[in-house]
Amino acid sequence: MDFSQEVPHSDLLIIRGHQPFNAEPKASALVQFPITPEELVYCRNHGPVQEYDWDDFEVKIRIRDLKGDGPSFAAERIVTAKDVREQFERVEVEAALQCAGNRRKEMSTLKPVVGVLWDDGVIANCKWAGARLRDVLAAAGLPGSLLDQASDLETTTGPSGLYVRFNSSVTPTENDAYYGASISLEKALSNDALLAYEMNDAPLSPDRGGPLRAVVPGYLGARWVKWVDEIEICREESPNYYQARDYKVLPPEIENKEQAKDAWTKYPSMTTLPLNSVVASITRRSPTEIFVKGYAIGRGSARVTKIEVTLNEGTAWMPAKITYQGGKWSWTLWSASVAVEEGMHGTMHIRASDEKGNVQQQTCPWNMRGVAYCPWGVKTF
Ligand SMILES: Nc1nc2c(c(=O)[nH]1)N[C@H]1C(S)=C(S)[C@@H](COP(=O)(O)O)O[C@H]1N2
Ligand SMILES: [Mo]
Repeated sequence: MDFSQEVPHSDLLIIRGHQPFNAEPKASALVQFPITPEELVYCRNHGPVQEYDWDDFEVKIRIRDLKGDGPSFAAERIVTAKDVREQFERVEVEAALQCAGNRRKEMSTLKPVVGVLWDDGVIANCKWAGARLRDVLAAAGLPGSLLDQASDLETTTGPSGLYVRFNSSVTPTENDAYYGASISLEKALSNDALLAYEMNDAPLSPDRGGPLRAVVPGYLGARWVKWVDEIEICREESPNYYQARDYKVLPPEIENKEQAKDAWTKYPSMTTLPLNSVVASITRRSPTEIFVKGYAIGRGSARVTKIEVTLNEGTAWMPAKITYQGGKWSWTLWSASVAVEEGMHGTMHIRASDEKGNVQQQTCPWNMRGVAYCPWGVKTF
């Protein structure tokens, strides 16, 4: 990997790795803003971050020969970043981007895990804008019969059995010659999946994947491929390391990389992340009152409907106030004022519930890669 073209990064982040650059903000800073400002958006990279030409950057769109038991056709079209901005309708979506490794450091207290020891700041709720992937794929020749299959599904594979791969082959990565990911064709065709070129009403920065990035609301960050320069429709998932041999919840019996070797193909690639909540800050308003703030997030588009806090391990729960919820892909911000005995110190736990009746559980099983960790939120005061 060549880091000689690396761009400067925000200095408001806590650095977890220099090359590749990995950094996250404090959750207490994050929850000050419903829409996360660029400088507080975490950086998660498996390779170098470089600047590419804003107009001439090209994406090759390939529709593979899909014959077999499905339709038979093949097409290829090259579009530039400028084309994507000028030839397609611009659509906006507010969506939380979250790394599957959020809260990994906490999981590692159960047993060591393999991966960057992220705290609880690898999440950002931003406003993304770009062309609908669906429109770009249609222009590249995807037939109408397939365009009808759009769905916000949470399974790795949809009824069509087809996948959309996003590749960034502009630089090599730690574990592969390029970065790649894939999602079901159904999800790629859904209304809110974008080929984005803006974030928070500004051009997408190199750190965010500009000129072009996949935005896949509700799915783990690993599928939101930055600097996308190839989009392929295929019958198989992406063979890239980050799709095939990473970002999967392996069973707890698999304890190290050696044991994982033969297991990767047996488990599904992750799509949505679980219902989760985090206590971001606790401040004392008076000797007998503490003020608590945090965030929560539902699985996929499931809305968070309730946040509760407890000072005594769940024997009595008090409701917190939901202070912010954007669209269906947004995070939830909440706060609570809690009466305490004078000068008391202790541990606060929280749990979230969603509109489907799911309630966040007290514990969450360990897995080797430390992904999707979601026990009750916790903070001592
Ligand atoms: N090309 C490329 N895209 C990528 C990655 C990467 O390393 N290279 N990291 C992925 C992961 S694991 C996450 S969580 C998000 C992080 O996006 P951010 O750096 O904008 O926060 O980008 C994803 N897209
Ligand atoms: Mo990630």
